[in-house]
Amino acid sequence: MEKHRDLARRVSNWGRWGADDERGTLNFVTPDVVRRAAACVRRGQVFSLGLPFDANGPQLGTHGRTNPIHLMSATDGRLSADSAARYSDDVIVMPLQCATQWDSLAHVWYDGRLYNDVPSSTITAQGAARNAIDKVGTGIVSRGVLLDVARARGVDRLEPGTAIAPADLDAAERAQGVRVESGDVLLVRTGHMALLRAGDKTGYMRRTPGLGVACVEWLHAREVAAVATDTLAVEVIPWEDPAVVLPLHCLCIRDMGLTLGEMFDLDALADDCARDGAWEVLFSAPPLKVTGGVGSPLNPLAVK
Ligand code: UVW
Repeated sequence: MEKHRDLARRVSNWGRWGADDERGTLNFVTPDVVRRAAACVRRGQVFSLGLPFDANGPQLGTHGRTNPIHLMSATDGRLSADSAARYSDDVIVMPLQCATQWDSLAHVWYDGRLYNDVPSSTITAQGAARNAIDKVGTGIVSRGVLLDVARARGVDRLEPGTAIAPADLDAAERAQGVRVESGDVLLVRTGHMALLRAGDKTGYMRRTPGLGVACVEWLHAREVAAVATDTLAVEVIPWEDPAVVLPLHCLCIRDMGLTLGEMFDLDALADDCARDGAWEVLFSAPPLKVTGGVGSPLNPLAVK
């Protein structure tokens, strides 16, 4: 991260909301922002932005990440021999990062410090004592603004390896007639989900379009509360500089305290927004309160 020291200093939010803060940019979501979000509901139509959690998920088994293992612990359960009532129960074993997810502020760091100068030794086999996903508490409810970068560039999907620049975000705003404001959750569509939908898991997981490092200052200046994309890492893969691994994760999560959302399915929502010209939604994506968890699986909802 040597290369990005100055940038890291410019976008740092350490101390901005107090020395004990564990919510980072989610602090931009004020009651006024939530009221502005609620005003986006006009038709009452709800879109799910989550992938299914099942054995056919996107994971290829690398980096300790597998698809969910779902087991039935009861299929014809009975609590008493003389009752006609029956029940079913189930168990799921899954990496919290295996499909649609939030990355908590304990997910990625460098130099031994997490967001807000927390020592990385606070992450142990028991989980993350600080900056864990359960610290999000009241969930993530805000105005969501979808920027369809693929559509703004006039393509179905961005090629893997395409780094999105701040100018792409500005161009999408202009094309869509919308502006990302303080406290918004930014949803960036690249169109890359088409590969997964077509069954090309390797194509989806190995190389992806995504935000370039230059977008970090844009996100900081706009006071974005959280950012999510339809790819597995939000940022472009391969990295723009092969010597700097996960640069956007490091700058966003560790320096800004910005929660990242990954593998959001934005296609149906984008088609609807293109039809009615309304690119802002009431967005709700509460993480599971996994104590000490460094991420959470999700079924994010967008309401128009
Ligand atoms: C890593 O690859 C470490 O994280 P993510 O799943 O957030 O891309």
